[in-house]
Amino acid sequence: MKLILGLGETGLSVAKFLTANNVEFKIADSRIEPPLISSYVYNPAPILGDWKKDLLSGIDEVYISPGIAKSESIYVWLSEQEIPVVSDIELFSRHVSSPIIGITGSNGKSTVTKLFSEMIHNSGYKVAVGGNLGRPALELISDDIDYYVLELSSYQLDYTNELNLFAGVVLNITPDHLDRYDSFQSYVESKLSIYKYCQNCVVNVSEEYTKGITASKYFNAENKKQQKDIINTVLREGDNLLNGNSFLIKTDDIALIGEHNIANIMAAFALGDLLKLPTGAMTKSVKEFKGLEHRLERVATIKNVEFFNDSKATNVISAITALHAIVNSYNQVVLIAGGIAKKEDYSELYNLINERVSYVVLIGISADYLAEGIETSKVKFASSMSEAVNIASKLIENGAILLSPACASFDMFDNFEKRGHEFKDSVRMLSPLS
Ligand code: UMA
Ligand code: ADP
Repeated sequence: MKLILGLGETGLSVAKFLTANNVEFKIADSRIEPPLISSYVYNPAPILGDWKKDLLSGIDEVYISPGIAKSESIYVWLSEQEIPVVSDIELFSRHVSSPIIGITGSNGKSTVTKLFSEMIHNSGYKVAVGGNLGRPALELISDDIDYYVLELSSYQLDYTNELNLFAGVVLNITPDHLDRYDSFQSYVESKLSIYKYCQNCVVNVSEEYTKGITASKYFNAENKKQQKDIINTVLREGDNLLNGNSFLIKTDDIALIGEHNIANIMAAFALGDLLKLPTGAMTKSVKEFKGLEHRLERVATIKNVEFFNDSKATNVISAITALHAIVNSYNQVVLIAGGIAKKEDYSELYNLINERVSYVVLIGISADYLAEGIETSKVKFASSMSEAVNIASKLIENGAILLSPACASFDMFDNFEKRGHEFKDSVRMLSPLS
């Protein structure tokens, strides 16, 4: 008998898949009312509430949801009883024959996943995209798919023992999710585990933690001169991006802003090269790619002020990255930040704000805490997103207003998407004449 643990999007997709394949299972969730319970239309009825050991009797394999941490009692019992535990990604990989490409990293996963799949689509192939982004992997399975592109989280990799990837990349590694790992090193190992499953590794040579790994294709957003294996590298020479010695695109023709996005684009080119996608289709995709919602998304220009929504920046590194991109393009910048601060080192963000940002409007429960590191004359407080946007819009006449919270959203919003939508609605409510 199989056991599905978790009744979120993952658990639901596994239940649907096993039902369609006539495999018997039990399903359990530690919550009394998991949010997707009303979408569960399968047999048997789920077992809800605190984990109980007897759940495991007669079970020979477990499909575990990524949100369940290894520290939870159920996982400890599973390990003691040596019952095999598998991710939905591994189950997916067992059942598809078309090439799978896996994309992981601390930041930029969704951007690269989406851009790379556009490249495949524009090359005339049928591509299915999902995993940690959008639809769970098992929902993607279809006979007519040429390529599967999966965004993979460290949580999904942690429960994966076997996976057949045609290619895979770790975009970058910076501290994140440290509440789930006993050390940063464990988190790094989780990310790097993707390379065990790859026929072709794509490696970021500028990333400290992936430097020594041998790749089929490298990318280097920093400096061509530091690059040894130029032919096998997507690299940068001044304003040009190159694949080895072949010209790809001018950075001026790229719609996305920020140096981080140059690295993201290079990663997509490197993957595309392994699939032998035509250069023309890849560059067309890059030129047309406007990025994803809530990631340094251009919202509006009102008078001489541009508004950007970077609500996805839920950690300090992603906010610093977005802020760098904006302060390099605009003289006057107002940052809207705050929410629930994670246990991170904010000092680099404070330095950047104190040196380059005109004002900061702070929201959420960590507002006072964040204010402690910022020059008092720059700080304003707001109690809602619309108030924050209103205050920010009156502070500068030229430049950019950026929402990049560096914090989780759950104190004021259901999720980062809702926070971004409220920002955009508030910007739309600003009268162009006010
Ligand atoms: N939970 C319980 N009891 C359970 C099962 C889950 O309390 O029995 C809690 C978890 O602790 C978690 C929440 O429920 O807080 C959701 O967990 P889940 O595993 O049921 O999540 P799913 O709905 O299956 O969504 C998961 C991914 N979520 C996580 O990894 C937390 C989704 O990524 C992913 O899109 C989806 O599978 C489809 O593959 C979201 C995410 O936040 C976007 N990912 C993290 C990130 O990007 O930083 C890793
Ligand atoms: P992920 O799916 O890994 O969370 P996204 O593509 O959704 O990544 O981007 C999330 C945030 O991370 C964005 O708001 C952006 O500011 C930042 N970001 C994107 N790409 C990079 C990168 N290569 N390096 C650092 N930060 C990045």
